[in-house]
Amino acid sequence: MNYIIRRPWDLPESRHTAIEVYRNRRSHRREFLKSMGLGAAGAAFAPLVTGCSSPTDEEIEAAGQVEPLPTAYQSLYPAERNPEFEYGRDETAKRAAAEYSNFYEFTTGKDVYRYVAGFNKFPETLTVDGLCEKPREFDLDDLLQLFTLEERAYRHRCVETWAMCVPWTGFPLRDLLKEVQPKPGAKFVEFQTFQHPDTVGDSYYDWPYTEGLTIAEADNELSLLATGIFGEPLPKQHGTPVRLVVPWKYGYKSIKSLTRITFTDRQPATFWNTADPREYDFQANVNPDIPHPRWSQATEWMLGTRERFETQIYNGYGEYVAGLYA
Ligand SMILES: Nc1nc2c(c(=O)[nH]1)N[C@H]1C(S)=C(S)[C@@H](COP(=O)(O)O)O[C@H]1N2
Ligand SMILES: [Mo]
Repeated sequence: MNYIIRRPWDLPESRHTAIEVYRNRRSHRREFLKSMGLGAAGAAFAPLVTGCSSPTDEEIEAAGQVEPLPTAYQSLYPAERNPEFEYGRDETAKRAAAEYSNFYEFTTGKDVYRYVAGFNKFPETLTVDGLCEKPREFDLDDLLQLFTLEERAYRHRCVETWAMCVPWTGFPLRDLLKEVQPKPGAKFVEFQTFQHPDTVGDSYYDWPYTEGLTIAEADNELSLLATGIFGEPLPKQHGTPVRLVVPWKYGYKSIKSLTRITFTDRQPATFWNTADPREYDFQANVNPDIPHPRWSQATEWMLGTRERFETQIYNGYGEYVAGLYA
C-alpha cells in the first residue's frame, strides 16, 4: 500500500481551516478582554462594543476620530480636487467605507472602528532611510509643510472582492522621493506600519505589517501618500496619520499608519506574501483573469450599495501603469 505523506502545510484545506480557527480564537480573546473592560477599545467605547444594534453615523465618526489638527493646518482640508482623476462610478458613502475595513493589527473582522476607539498609540513620526541621499524623520507637521496636499478620487479594490470609490487627501509619493533622493542602487521601497502592542506575542503573522513596491512603482504618478479621506484627516481605521494608496493594486498593498519607508536593493518581505505566498503575491496588480486560489476575481462589489461590476485590469488604471509591466 502506498501512503502519500504530506505535511500539514502542503494541504491547502487544513491550512485554511487552521487559519480560520486561529483567527476566531484571536477575535474571541479580544471580545473577552473588551467585555471585561480590559481591551484597548474597552472603556472608551463601551456602548458600541456591548450593544448589538447598528451604530449611528455619529458613533462611527466618534470611534475613528483623531486629535484635531493645530489651527494653522486646519485650512488644508478639504484640499483642492485634482480633476485628472474620476471614479467612473458613484462615490461610496463615508459611513460605508468607515464601517468596513481591514486592519489586522486590531481585528481580523471588518468592524475595525469598534477596536480603534480607545487606541491612541498611532505613529507620530515617519522615518525615511536606507539607500537615499537625505534620510530623515518627518513628523506630520513636516509633511504638511513640505508637501502640497490635493484630493484624488480613486477606486479601491480589495483582494477579497469588495471595492469602494473614495476621495483621498494626500501628496504624490514621488514628491517624497524628490525630497530624500533615492540612490541609484535603490531598486525597491519597503513600507512598515507601527508595532501594535497587542500583536507583540502573536507569532502566527510576521508583525509589523510591511509592504513593498519597486522604485518605478513608487515613482509612478498614481502612488499617493494619504493623510486624509472625505476631505478630513484620516480617521483611525483608515490608517492615521499617513498611509500609502496604490489604486491599481489589491488593497493589501495600501499599507496604513506608516512608521518607516526604506530604500533597498532587494525585494522586501511583505506581510501577506510572507503569510501565504500562494494566495498573495508581491506584485498584486488587480487582474480579473487571475483567480485567487479560493475565489474568482472576475467581478467586485461596492461597499454600501453592493452593486457588482466587472473587475478591470489594473483596476482601470492601465493608462498610467501598464508600461511598468510591458
Ligand atoms: N497596517 C495595515 N495596513 C493595511 C491593512 C492591514 O491589515 N494593516 N489591510 C490592507 C487591506 S487588505 C485593505 S483592503 C486596505 C483597506 O483600507 P481601508 O480600511 O481604508 O478601506 O488597507 C490595507 N492596509
Ligand atoms: Mo484588502
